[in-house]
Amino acid sequence: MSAKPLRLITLPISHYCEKVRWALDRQGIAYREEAHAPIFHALYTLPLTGGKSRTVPILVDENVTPRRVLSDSTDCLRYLAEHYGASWLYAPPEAAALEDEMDRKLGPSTRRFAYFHLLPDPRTVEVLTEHTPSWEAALTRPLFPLIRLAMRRGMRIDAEGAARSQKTLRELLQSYSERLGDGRKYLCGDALSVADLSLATLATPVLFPTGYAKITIPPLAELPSALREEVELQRQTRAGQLVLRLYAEERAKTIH
Ligand SMILES: N[C@@H](CCC(=O)N[C@@H](CS)C(=O)NCC(=O)O)C(=O)O
Repeated sequence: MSAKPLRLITLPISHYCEKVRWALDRQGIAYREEAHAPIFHALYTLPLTGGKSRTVPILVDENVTPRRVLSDSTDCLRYLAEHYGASWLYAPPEAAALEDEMDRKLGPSTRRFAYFHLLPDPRTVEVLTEHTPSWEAALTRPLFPLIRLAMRRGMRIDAEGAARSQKTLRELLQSYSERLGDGRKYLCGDALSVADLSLATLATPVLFPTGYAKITIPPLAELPSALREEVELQRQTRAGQLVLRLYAEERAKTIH
């Protein structure tokens, strides 16, 4: 359909980026990922959005005039549904409300909880810079103490925030598990929708499914114990089981 591949600006590990990447892959849409290291990403996101948005993902469609720049994962997916045939994303009526709740609450809480435990480990810098330009990775290593500080400030990552986020993510994952209690295959019934993509990607920091974001994820045994225990706990829940199954069965088919 399109002559030029779409551009996807990412922090490769970002779970909001993986949400858009998954939809693009599943729909078979040609795109080029432009992966950046934390902080350096803003050199690309701010100019593309005229200073309006610093966050990733950003999706750019240069097949229309003027080019379309979408700066929020939900806006990106709605665009793909409306212009690139991915209408399955929003087919179940309740899918959009679930996506909204997960974007606002699940994504920030799993991220804060996991980073609280991972940021003290200097090896985290390797995970954050995988697939990024070599000059960004080279600068990120010595700057990591400062970048980490900025991440902690920006996402309010501290012991109190991590404890609050753990409570929130547990409540949310329990509510999604209850939804799955009638044996349904997906969150909204028998077809995959944006609700499943949002759950699978935004819960990843407490599930560590194999195949996530084409990133070399540390083995479970090497995670700090509090994070490992949460992963082990959440993997047992119905919601956790759905995410592991989605990665093993659905996501694996779409990765090129
Ligand atoms: N609601 C946004 C959230 C995006 C978001 O929080 N992105 C994070 C990465 S997971 C980010 O760009 N952080 C860097 C920054 O804030 O500059 C979306 O759905 O796209």
